[in-house]
Amino acid sequence: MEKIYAFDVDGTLTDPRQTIDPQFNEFFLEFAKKNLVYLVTGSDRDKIAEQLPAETLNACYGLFACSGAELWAGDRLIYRKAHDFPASMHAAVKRLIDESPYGKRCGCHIEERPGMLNITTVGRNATNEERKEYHAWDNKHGERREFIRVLSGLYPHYEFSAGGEISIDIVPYGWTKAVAKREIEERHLDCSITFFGDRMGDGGNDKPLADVLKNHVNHRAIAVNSYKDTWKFLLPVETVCAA
Ligand code: M1P
Repeated sequence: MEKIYAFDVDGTLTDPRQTIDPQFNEFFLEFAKKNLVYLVTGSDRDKIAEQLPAETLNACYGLFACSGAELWAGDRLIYRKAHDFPASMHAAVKRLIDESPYGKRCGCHIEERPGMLNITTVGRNATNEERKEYHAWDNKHGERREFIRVLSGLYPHYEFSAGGEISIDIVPYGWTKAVAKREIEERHLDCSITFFGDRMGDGGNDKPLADVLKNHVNHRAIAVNSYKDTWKFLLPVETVCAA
């Protein structure tokens, strides 16, 4: 049976939207060279390439980007799914963001990715400090939770998740990270998958994949709080591999 390791990126291999810790990268690169590793992220490949060195990305067997709407092997695109989001959804999102009482707008509030919309009040151009400020405000006021409540009432055929610190990912129903399970199983007929993610709770974008894996005796989902947790879990595996 092939042993597959799958990892979310932001909050699991790196701090959100930050480059990977150099020491952890050294460890993880060796791990990816010795094991079958997939990355499963809500982000697009360009963002992940800013966070992980090319050598590390290339050492991974595959990268599911945009919640599985794309699969990459190194810099080779294996597949890409597309979806046209309704104009009315863009308008509804714009209205919510315009009416938000949050004071700061940094630009790029609706980002279209293959098979996904990413929406954010503070904006994708926010600096790390501006992200932290919005995240703290949102934790207090529950804005993203409220946006998800409103939008899922209007668009029941879509799924909404607060995958990172400042934004909400919107995908057509079923186009969540859970697709990675089926895609991996089709490519590795007899396999066990161990998935690491930091957003496996309600509304988190790792939950759909964690849930489908937990239903299968061969697979496991491990919740972590940061790359340091992931590192701790992997250390014993790496020691066994090296032995
Ligand atoms: O990979 C997790 C999330 O990372 C970013 O979220 P945020 O900007 O809110 O921290 C986004 O790329 C998001 O799409 C992604 O799910």
